[in-house]
Parts: sequence; C-alpha cells; structure tokens
Amino acid sequence: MSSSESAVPPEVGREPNHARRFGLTWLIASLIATPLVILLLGPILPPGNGSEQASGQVTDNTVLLAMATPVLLLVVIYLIYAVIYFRQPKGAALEGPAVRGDARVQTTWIVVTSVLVLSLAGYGTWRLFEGNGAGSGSGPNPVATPSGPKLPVQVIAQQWAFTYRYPTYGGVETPHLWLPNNQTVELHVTSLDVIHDFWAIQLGVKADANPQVDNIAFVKPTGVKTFEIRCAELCGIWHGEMFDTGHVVPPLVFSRWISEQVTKFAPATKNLPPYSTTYQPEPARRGG
Ligand SMILES: [Cu+2]
Repeated sequence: MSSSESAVPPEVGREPNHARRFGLTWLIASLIATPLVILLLGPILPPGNGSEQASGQVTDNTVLLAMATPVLLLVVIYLIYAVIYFRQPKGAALEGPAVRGDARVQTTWIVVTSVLVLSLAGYGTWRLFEGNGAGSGSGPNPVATPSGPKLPVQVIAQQWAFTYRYPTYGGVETPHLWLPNNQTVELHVTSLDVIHDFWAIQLGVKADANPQVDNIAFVKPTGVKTFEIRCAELCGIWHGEMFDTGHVVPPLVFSRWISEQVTKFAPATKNLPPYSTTYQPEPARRGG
C-alpha cells in the first residue's frame, strides 16, 4: 500500500486558467472559421440563385451558418479541451469538488442563447417583410406579398402528377410548368386527392399541396433556365415518379408558349370545372 500523498495528483495547486485558455482558443478559431464559412460555403449553399426568393434563402442560410459556426466550435473545442485537460490523472482516485452551479456561467448562457434566438427571430421577420414574398407556402392569406403585378399560376397536385392552370389565360390546364423570366408569379398550390408537396428546387419554392387548401407561394425567376420539380411528400405508390422539368423562359417565348397551350387544350378546357382556388376531391376520376 502506497503512502497517502500518492493519491494527490501532482498538478493540483498549479492549474492553468482554463477559462481564459479555452476562451482564447475558441475566439481565435471563431474569428478564423466564421469568415471562411461565409466566403467559401456561402456561395455554394442551396438552393442557388434561380429566383429572388432562392437568392434570399442562400443569404439566410449563410447568416444561419455564420451564427452557428461559433456555437459549433464552442461545443467541439470544449469537448476536445475537456478530453485533453480534464482527464483523470493516471493512478489518481481524486475528483475535484462537485460543481453545484455558477451564477456567472448560467447568466451568460441564458443571455447569449436568448440574444441569438431572438435576434434570428427579428432577422427572419425583417426578411419576410422586405418585399419579395416567401417562396414557401404561406397559406391562403400570406402576411407578406410582393408589390406590383403578379402572374397567377395554379399548381394542382394529384396522384401522381402536377398540372398547372393559368387563370389569366382562360383557365387553361397544362401538364408542364413554364414561367416568364423576371416576372413575379403567384403560385396557388392545391391538391385533388391526398397531401402532396410542390417543390421547385432551384427556384426556392416549396409549398404543401393539401386538398381544399389554397396555399400561396411567390417566385420571381432571375434567369432563363430549367429547374427540377418534385413532390416532396410521400403520397402513394408512385410518389417517386412525381417529378418534372420546369422552364423559365423569356417573356416573349412564354407568350408564344401559353398561346399554343390555350389553342392546343381548348377542347379540354371546355370540360374543366371553372377555375377555383380549390376543387372538390374526385377520387372516382382516377379509380380510387
Ligand atoms: Cu405527391
């Protein structure tokens, strides 16, 4: 049996100032990593710059990531620091005194987390009312709407395809989505059967398609391009087949295309129910 002093680790009594050392490490890491994240990751964040709304989402994602970076570093660096410096010394059976609470740490924790969360809530609210409207589904009465003229386009989800009605063009219903570039579009998303979700990925648009609900989302495409459309809500056996390619085209091309659709689908348009923001589900139409 060894003598009693062997139970006392030699380090006791000359502990470094852990708070200062850890705090400095975290501060330097944050000052280096945060600008790198903004400059290197920001530009490649989804959903890209396909529309004003998509670009806005990239900006917001960058802000979130920049604010999350110091928080992530705090957790990771503390974990590593603790593993290195707060290990039980070899051969020692002693632990430090139990920590019951620390008013300074607790107050800092509550204040910092509250400031982070509340400032992000404020930022989100300010961004929502900045004037572009949201690319996400905002229900039948969105609190924030873009000013100026808007082209209404209805997105009708059904097992297992999206169709599109253009109420300002005689209510014609088309199997594909074409949009004019640089024009604000008011999407009215609804469903004829089960719950779907309209996701126009590169345009930053995602809106639930619920039967009997007129879910409005806004998009102003910025650039001629094609974009992916997917259903983002498991909606039955052929859910995975529910995708298409959409087109953003110059306004003149759009005018020509929509005139062609009006002519081509005139016989079908005659038999459609009148344009409405929602439709009665008709399960019998598709055999259940
Ligand atoms: Cu679906």
